[in-house]
Amino acid sequence: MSTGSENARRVHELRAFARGTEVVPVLIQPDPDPDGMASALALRVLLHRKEEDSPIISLGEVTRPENQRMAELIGLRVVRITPPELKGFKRVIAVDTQPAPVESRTRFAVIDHHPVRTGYTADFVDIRPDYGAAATILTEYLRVADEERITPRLATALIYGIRTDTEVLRRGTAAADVEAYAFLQGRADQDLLRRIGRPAFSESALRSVGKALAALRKENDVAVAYVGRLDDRAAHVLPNLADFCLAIEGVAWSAAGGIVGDQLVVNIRHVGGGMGAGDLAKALAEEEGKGGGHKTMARVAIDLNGSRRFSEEAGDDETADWLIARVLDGVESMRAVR
Ligand SMILES: [Mn+2]
Repeated sequence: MSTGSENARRVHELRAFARGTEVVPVLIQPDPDPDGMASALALRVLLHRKEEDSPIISLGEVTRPENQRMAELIGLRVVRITPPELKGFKRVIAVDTQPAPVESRTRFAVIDHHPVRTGYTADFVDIRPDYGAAATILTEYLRVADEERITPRLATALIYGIRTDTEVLRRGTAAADVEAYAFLQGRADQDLLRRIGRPAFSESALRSVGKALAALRKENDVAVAYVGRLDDRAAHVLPNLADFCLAIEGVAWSAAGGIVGDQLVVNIRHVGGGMGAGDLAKALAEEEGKGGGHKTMARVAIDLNGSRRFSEEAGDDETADWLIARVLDGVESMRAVR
C-alpha cells in the first residue's frame, strides 16, 4: 500500500501535468470495463474537470451488455476515437491501460495495475501490478486529496470496478484493494450498486441455456455444455454457464460453447492443479482460433467456415459432438503432460 504522502505527491504531480492544457482526455482500454470507466470518472473529479475538458476516450467501444448497463446507470460516456485522433491530443492520461508504442508528440501520464509495458514514454507513471484494480489507486488519490468530492455515484462506480476486476476480492487482491473496498462500501449507493450488478439475461438466451444443460455432456471430471446460436447481446451467458457447470459435483473442467456471429466461442473453467484453463484454450484454438486466459478461466474463439470439419451449416448435434471430443482430447493430452 502506498503511504498518504506518496499518494499526495502523485496527485500533486498529476494536477501539474494537466494544468494549463485545455482538454486532457482520459484514455481507457479498447473494450472499456468497469474498472477503467470508474477510474476515469475518478480522475475527472480529482482534476476538478468537467466532461468537456476531460472526456473519457477509447480506441474501441463498450461491448459487454453489463458494462454498457454500468455506463448507462452511472451516467458516463466513452467517446470512441481513432489512433490519428489520439495523436492529436497534447496531453492524455492513460488509466487501467498503458499507451501503445507509437510515434507521436502526445505526452502521457499513466496510472495502471497491469504488468509494466515498455516502448512508450510518459511524464508521469504510477503502475502498481500487485493491485487488483486501478480503481483502488484512484480511491487512494481521492482520499488524500479530495475525500469530500467522493459522491455516492462515484463511490458506487469505484466499488463496482474493484468488484469486477477482483471477482469481489477473490482474485489477485492486495490489502490495498480490501482497504479501498471497505472505505467505499460505506459511501456507495447500495441500491444503484444492486441495479448495476444484477444480471440481465434475455428470455431466449436463458431457454437456450436450459436446453444446453439438459443435453450436458459429462465424462469423468469434464463437463461440456453447448448452447447453439446466440445473438451478440446474449454472449455473456457463456462465462456464467461455464461457472455453473464447474459447480457440478466431481467436475474439475467445464466448457460452455455457442455460436456468436461467425465464431464458435468457448468459455473454459478449471479447478485443481496441473495445467490450466488457458492451456486448454490454446490447445482448442490450435493455429486457427484465438485462445488464452488464466489458469482458472479462459476463452477461445474459432472462426466458422475455416478449414474446420464443421461449418456454419453443421447441426447443433454435430457441433456439440465436435466440441466435446475436442475438449476431452485436450484435457487428456494435458493429463499426459502432467
Ligand atoms: Mn483494471
